[in-house]
Amino acid sequence: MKNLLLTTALILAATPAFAKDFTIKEVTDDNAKKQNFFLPDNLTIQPGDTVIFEDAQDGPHDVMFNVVPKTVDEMIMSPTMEKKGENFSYTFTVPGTYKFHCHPHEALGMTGTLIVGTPSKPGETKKVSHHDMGIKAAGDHHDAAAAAMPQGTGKIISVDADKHTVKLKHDPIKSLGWPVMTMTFTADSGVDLSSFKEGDAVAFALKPVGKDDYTLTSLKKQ
Ligand SMILES: [Cu+2]
Repeated sequence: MKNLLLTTALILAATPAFAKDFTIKEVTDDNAKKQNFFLPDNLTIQPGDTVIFEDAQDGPHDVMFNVVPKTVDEMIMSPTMEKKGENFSYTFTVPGTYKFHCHPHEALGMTGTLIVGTPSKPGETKKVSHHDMGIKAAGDHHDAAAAAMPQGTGKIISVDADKHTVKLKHDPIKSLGWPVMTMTFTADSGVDLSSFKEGDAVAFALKPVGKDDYTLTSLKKQ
């Protein structure tokens, strides 16, 4: 009996027994005329706690972490969340300062800060960006051309003929460091979208445009 109690006590001490869940909503407040913000946009949690990012309105939001503690070796990002109630949760174990934004609304100031445990000291964080990663990798290597024209596979979610865009759920794209994501791409004018529809399995190629965007340069059924 004593042993059992001791074991139980050790397990309790070793696991984050009091890990909590927090919710950050992605919203627009029409009354306050405040558009597209995180609520709250500043939060402190403890290591082992989970944050649920919830699209609390009908409208496309996502969450991407662009500053993380140096020892975090993972891209923390959600797929695009289109509908009210869709959410993305992540359990934070590495202490420090994290910064995030909603990609579609970053330019409008939809950003936030998360502190896990204690804030990072200067130099203890690093910048990450799912868009910059591929370009950086291309800069260092002789296979720059291959990395600059990333290829991927995935499934078509929808095609918008008027806007000439394709929404894809793509598989991980190694050369860009992208995990599985649902993204909308504008197709080059030479790409014929008329034969594609929802559910098609496709292979595609991308071309970097500017600093942080990609267009679709080829699309083929698999
Ligand atoms: Cu947003």
